[in-house]
Amino acid sequence: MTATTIPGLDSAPTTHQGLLTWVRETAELTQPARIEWVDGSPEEWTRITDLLVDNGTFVRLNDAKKPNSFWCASDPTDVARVEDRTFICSRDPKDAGATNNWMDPDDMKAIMVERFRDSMRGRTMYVLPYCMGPLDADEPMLGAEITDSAYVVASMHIMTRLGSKALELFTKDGVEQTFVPGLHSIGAPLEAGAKDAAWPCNDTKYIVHFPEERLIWSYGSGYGGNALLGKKCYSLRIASVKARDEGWLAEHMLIAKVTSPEGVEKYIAAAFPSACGKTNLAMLEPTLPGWKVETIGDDIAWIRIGEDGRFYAVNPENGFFGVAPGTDYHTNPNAMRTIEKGGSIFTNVALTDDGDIWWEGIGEAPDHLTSWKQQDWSPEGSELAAHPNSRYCTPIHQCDTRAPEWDDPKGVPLDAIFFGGRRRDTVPLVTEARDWQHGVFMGATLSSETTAAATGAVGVVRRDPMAMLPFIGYNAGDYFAHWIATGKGADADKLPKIFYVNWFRRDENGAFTWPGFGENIRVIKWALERIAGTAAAVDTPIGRVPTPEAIDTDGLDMSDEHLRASLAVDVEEWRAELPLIEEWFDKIGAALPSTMRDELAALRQRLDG
Ligand code: SAT
Ligand code: MN
Repeated sequence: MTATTIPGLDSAPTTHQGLLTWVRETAELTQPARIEWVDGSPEEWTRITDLLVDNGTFVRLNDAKKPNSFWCASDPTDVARVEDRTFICSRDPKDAGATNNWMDPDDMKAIMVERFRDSMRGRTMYVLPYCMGPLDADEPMLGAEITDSAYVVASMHIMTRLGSKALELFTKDGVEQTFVPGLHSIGAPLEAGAKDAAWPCNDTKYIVHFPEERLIWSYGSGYGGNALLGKKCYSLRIASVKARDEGWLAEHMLIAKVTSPEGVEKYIAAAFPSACGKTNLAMLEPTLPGWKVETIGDDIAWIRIGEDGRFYAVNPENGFFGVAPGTDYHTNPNAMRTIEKGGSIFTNVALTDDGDIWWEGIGEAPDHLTSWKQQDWSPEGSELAAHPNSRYCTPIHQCDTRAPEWDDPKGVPLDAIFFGGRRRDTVPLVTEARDWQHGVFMGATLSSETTAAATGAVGVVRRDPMAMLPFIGYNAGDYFAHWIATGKGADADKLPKIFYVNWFRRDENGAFTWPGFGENIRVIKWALERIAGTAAAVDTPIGRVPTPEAIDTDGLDMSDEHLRASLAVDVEEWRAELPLIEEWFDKIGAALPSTMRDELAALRQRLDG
């Protein structure tokens, strides 16, 4: 079939030649049965979710419990990001660096074109114009995704500013604007008369970025970070390259507004690896009276230096794609209230017999469930009912704790940046960096135990610089240099202060030493008091750590022993960390800025001193 005979090609609601040409060429390559231009309307949401119900991909949840919401079980092999199948195909392998998989772009394209050839046969090819970040930005960040997955269409309805309003921005004053094209196919052509799978996908997966062309090609997976191309692929991997070239930062960070009982408003951003509590912190319900936390974003921050020299952060996303297990009215009541308002998609959680959702950590299990593997499940069995990386996908605008400025194209001026990981030992509850460069060193050497958010072993300590290991779209050494340069280019007194946190330290019995969740406001309070110059700290070899008295423990039910253990800096544990950092720096190689080696040498000296 030539593209001109494919239904839907002629009904394009745009005159943007770049977009039209790309759509036509892609249709000729992938041979879909029809083309649909996605408009982002509520009617379209209804039509697409109805279709997903008819196809058996979605189960409509009980309207009285979760209105206009859906349960979805993926193929059991397609449940997380596939880091070993994710590539940065820069022209020069040096530009991908030691932390990314690389292949020559022409070689990769040759392989992938054969994968994409006829890959949409029998399916609808959806064209999704979208905008990451506010539509009224000076420079709206446009993208277009071509996909053969209706699940992706429904999810992008929630996660991005999708459809007609974005498409209008593709042409401005008669001039065609640039956009990031992302081609996605699940790689499962549907033969005539064949019955479709509920979650079609392909065993072979490629998540590929061509940074110079600002182009994304994704094949074989339908899962979130692999398939919703506006998210990690555009807003982190491609955006980080654009940010390097243009002098800003694209980061894996939540953004929140914190108001003290005195009414002082501060803005914070925090980078933690996937499934380490970004969403919980972004929606934190403070246990300290009078404090308020409001949500701006829970996963990604684009940080630009404003005219006044301060660092302004924007959340490019329109929804939350949060880890479900462990979320309940105790750990994250605001996430619970948000998903309950409806319009949500739940992937790989369990389904109750009365059409509601359930996961580990949400309360007592009913006697019978349908597990994420679509099997009968009862509490007596040993299998998890929900996959550890199961997700809720829900719109920000219905989150009660969203800050009024969540959609402000100017962004919010950051007062503090937190780096954090999941470590059972070594890393104290909170450490203040001595200065920007030391803070960059803390971020560059950040370590965390792996989680179920990516395929592979769970619980293994790895370096995850700025929580960006899987998302830096270029050489990690150049990325550190970019962070240092960004700080050098700014007024020192306008720089956000950098802190390193760890909510996950354990005692010798394996129990968490710090209660976490809503109590984390006590750590934020200390950090903000440090900025104000009113809180005490001790200078330690790794940075400034609160004295036990400096943490507000009013009303906190925890032992003095656990507080001290949370804050302890164990010189021996940190000495043991040095060769690991050394090894990590060796891996990064020649691109590592010498200042990072200087910081390591200074740390060694302080530990020995
Ligand atoms: O990459 S996802 O968007 O699927 C979620 C994550 O791992 O942070
Ligand atoms: Mn994330």
